[in-house]
Amino acid sequence: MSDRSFLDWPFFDDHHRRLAEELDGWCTKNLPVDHSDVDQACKDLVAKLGAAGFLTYSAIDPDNPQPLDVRSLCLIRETLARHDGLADFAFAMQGLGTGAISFFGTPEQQQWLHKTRSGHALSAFALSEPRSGSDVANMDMQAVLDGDHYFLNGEKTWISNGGIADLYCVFARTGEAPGARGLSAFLVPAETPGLTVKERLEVIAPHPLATLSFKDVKIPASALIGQSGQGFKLSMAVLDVFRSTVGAAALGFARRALDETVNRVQNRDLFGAPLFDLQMVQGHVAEMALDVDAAALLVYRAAWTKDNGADRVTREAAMAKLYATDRAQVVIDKAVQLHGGDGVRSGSVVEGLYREIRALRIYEGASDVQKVVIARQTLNG
Ligand code: COS
Repeated sequence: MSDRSFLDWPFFDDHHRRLAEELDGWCTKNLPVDHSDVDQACKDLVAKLGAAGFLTYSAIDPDNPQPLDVRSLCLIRETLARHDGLADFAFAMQGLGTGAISFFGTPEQQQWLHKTRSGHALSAFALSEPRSGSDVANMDMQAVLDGDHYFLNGEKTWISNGGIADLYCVFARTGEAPGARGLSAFLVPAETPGLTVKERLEVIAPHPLATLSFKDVKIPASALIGQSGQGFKLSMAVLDVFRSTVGAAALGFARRALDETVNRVQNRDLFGAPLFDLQMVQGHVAEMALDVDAAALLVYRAAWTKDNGADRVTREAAMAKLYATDRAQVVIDKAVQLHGGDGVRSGSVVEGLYREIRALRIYEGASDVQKVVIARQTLNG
């Protein structure tokens, strides 16, 4: 059983504690799912999470708009990740893909949220491009306004839910100014003519991922999310919220690795006694527990700060994501080591965690980008 004492920290209210317990019970009954067909698994997971009501936390309610509760988002991602990485992924994409609509969408655009919050539609966030991953301001994709329509041309890559999403939040250059000041965001339904999957991308922890091609994709001017030319800031504001939740997912993976390790070192004998009797093993367990708690403090500090009305949590979110993902990698590596051969056996829990964690240090802002963000925030206040 995972350590639950963090739920007593002052970052949380009683409804957070109830949510964590309720979801944990749901996960025990429903997860992990079969990952052999990841597309179908993700669709099923979204439908199930929607039916159970957990997706209502992923986006605002258009009928009663309240700010997203970032602590709930983090608790949900941490809990799902502890049980099944694909379930965490399915939940996370419903939030990231609709974040711009939740925060900046028109009432008409927000009607989509009824479908994504109930699990009847999947969403995706289309920011990265072949030539501009970390350097968002340098993107090539063009959106040209012609009368009352925009025409989108270009490519997006590394798009999670690419090919199975029902709607995409797409960023493109509208050219009001060079660089970061000339981008805009658009809501593009998946069936729009000219939008196709160019390539599926296979990765070490399989999930739906694709390169998308946009050829003269015609969308109404009303598909613009927020203001024209404000797309860069809009994307950063969305990432400010969701980067903390990536840290939370990493925390869930790390907590699971620690749980598996505690079980292993108590029940596996070596040199005539449980592994745990070796002081070197105790040292590893202590470092793992310390990393888990330190990551949790940074993640829930960032979430609490946002929930308590901070306009920007750029620094807190970058610290949470950087620390939680980098240290989870170390925690999981120790878990693999302490499991010996079983740690690298295909299909073992820690082997799966070892593959799952790696991408979290890359997506939604690589670790090095987070360091740039933290350094700038530290220098400029
Ligand atoms: N919230 C609101 N505004 C922000 C912001 C934030 N978090 N971060 C930056 N801005 C604003 C800046 O204040 C600046 O505004 P002004 O032009 O009015 O001065 C503008 O946006 C440009 O910011 P900056 O100069 O910092 O932009 P850079 O091109 O130097 O880019 C990094 C900064 C590298 C941090 C950014 O491109 C980034 O986060 N890259 C990683 C992208 C990523 O996460 N990709 C994964 C995609 S999802 S899987």
